[in-house]
Amino acid sequence: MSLSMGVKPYEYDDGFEDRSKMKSSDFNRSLQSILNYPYFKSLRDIIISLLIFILILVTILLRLFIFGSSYSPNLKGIDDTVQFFDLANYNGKPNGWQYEERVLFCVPLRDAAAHLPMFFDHMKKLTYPHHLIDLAFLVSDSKDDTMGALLRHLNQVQESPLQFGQIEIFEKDFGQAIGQGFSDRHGFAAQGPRRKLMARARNWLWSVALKPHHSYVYWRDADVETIPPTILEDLMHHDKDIIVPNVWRPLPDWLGNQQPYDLNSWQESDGGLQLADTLDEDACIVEGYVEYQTWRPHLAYLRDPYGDPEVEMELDGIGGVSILSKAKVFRSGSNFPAFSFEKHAETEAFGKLSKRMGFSVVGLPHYVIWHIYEPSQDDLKHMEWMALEEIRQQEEIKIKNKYDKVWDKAYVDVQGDWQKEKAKVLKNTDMSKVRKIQVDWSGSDDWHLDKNVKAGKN
Ligand SMILES: Nc1nc2c(ncn2[C@@H]2O[C@H](COP(=O)(O)OP(=O)(O)O)[C@@H](O)[C@H]2O)c(=O)[nH]1
Ligand SMILES: [Mg+2]
Repeated sequence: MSLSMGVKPYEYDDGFEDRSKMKSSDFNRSLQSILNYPYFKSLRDIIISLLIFILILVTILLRLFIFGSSYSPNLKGIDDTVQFFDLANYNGKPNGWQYEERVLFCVPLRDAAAHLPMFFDHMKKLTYPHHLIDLAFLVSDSKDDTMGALLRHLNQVQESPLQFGQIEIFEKDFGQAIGQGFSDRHGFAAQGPRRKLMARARNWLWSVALKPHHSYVYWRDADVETIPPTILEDLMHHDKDIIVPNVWRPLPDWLGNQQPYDLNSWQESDGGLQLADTLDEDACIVEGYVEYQTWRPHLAYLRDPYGDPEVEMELDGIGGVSILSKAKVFRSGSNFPAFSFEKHAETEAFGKLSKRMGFSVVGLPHYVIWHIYEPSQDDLKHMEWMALEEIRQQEEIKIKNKYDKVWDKAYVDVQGDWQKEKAKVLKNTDMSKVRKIQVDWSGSDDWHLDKNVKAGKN
């Protein structure tokens, strides 16, 4: 059944009536001629044609704006050294692994030889296609054989089927004077200088390693103990400009089993802003120290072990243990401030700065990775005391066992004999049944006297 369609000419009531009538009749005629065209037999045909046209238009627009430009210059016959990159193609999609999106995997290293076996163990398990991951290491100020160990591990993995894309190793000392021991690193006074220096190290690394074909930059510390192999996809699919997981650390039982580790991921608070106003312009606020009370909500403390790992929390400052960032954040000019930016430096300032630039900065409170446990000086002292105490208790048990043996051998239990003896002794001392003694108690008490006096018998 075909629908009939009547087209009414426009009616104008102004002075242009004739012209408009002429126009509307022209329009009517042309519409009629279109409708008379054999293809447009019905309204349904017109609607279908329109839909097809819209679909083609949308596809073209999507191709242009979402999937990047289809333009590429003709470089045939031009020297191989000339490369062309359309940067619209490297924006970072939430399912980048399906679009061959490359990730620059940045790892700063200092005195990290002991952590590298664990680090490479995690690397081998990564589920993101390895050929799409380019590794960049910066080794600085190391007293151990970090470089040697790194080369050995890289040789091994690159000769295996698990090999990664491009690998770059950079070496640069920054003259870091603060030791790499837990208590050296975590002392309050060390924080400002240490963070500013780490910021420089991170900037040196990404600024030389980031290539036009990278869509993402992922930052990872070497000393992470437990992390899902799907970490890159897990963070990437949230489609945020910058995203971090929650970071905790395991503890020995005597210290309570587990603890939030990274307090650098937080939301700004009024208390934090007020504190910042009172500080010197070079000051660097650090979290987790009584000297700086900010009352900020920390990502770490908001963890619920049974919470949904997909839940997101907007952040201002972020920690650096594991950061996934779209490459465009760095390309747009964000970085790790190596000076006091809004009274912060390094990764916390990177979060603040990027947010100020309009990028999304997000943390996952219930998605947790675990940093290693490193004992502090106090922990070491306590552990030493515990070890000594254990030895002392074992010695005590040994001595007691010895004494118990000696006691058993050297002493005879005379308890039973004594009971018999005692019965005999007591038997002989109770003379009441043997000698009947009458005692005259009269006169021993004045009570009768008093009674006579009271009765007036003197
Ligand atoms: N290149 C470089 N890497 C460093 C430096 N200090 C620490 N690192 C590395 O940076 C990462 C984080 O450092 P770490 O001391 O564990 O930080 P923390 O866990 O926050 O105390 C680790 O992979 C370290 O090996 C440094 O001065 N230069
Ligand atoms: Mg660490």
